[in-house]
Amino acid sequence: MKTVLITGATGDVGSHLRREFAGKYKLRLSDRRPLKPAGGLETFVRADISRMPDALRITKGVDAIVHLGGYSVEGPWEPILQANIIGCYNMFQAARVNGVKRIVFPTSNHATGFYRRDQVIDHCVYPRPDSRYGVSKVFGEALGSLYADKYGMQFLMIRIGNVNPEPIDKRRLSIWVSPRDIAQLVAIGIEHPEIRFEIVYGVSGNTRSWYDNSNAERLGYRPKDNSEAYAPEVLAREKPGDPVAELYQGGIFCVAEEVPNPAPLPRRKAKSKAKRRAKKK
Ligand code: 15L
Repeated sequence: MKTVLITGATGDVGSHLRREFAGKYKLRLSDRRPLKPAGGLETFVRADISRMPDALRITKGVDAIVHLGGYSVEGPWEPILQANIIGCYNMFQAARVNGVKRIVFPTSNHATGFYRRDQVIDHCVYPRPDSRYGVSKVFGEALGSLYADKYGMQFLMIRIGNVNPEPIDKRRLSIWVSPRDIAQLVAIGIEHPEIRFEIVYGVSGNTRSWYDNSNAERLGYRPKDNSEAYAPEVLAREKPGDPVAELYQGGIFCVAEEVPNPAPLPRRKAKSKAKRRAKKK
């Protein structure tokens, strides 16, 4: 049985994957926030991946890494820099040092969010990030490409739409992915024997999809869900949104400077910032 490290394990996607992968892999869960592992095949290691020693410690001896840890929405540059640029570099470099070849990296629909909604895009399009967050995801894709070409590592880059038990609004009807479909894609990323560097879209088999996901299908992805089943209900409660956001696939990320963040700055950083400010006075 493979040992798989999941970073950012306390987040939404991490929680879905824990449930979907129970009994399938030995899970080494990690996050900077505490988490109670279920025991048995689950263990937990607390870590802050913006520190290299932590990244080195958690990546030792695993077969594959699902690197979910990071800042997951648009927000101020500093936490994005720490978590998604420095943290991502630390994880890929630590994997390299520890001889872990296989990484599944959940990038995001926001790496290509400035494509219009009337366009269908595939895995070969040039990135068009819609936010600083989107740029940080493009950084992860580029770093993975470098580590694949230069160091022979293997990456599945999943440009995730929105993982949720049900699609929550009109935009998400096009980018929704159910927990079992995202688990299927991540498992392909862990298992597929011929992955070197691949980009796929993390979406269910949605009728209203903006993506040509043939690269995922080529790798064996057969989505079980389609958001269309929820469309009447979702559209009935939809309210008109920002006209610019409505034009582009990334929606509100294309206009907002901040989107509410479920994962704020770690306490130690918030504290030390407050201390610095107090010293200056
Ligand atoms: C993302 O990349 C975010 O991580 C997630 O929280 C959602 O905002 C999602 O995109 C989305 O576009 O709905």
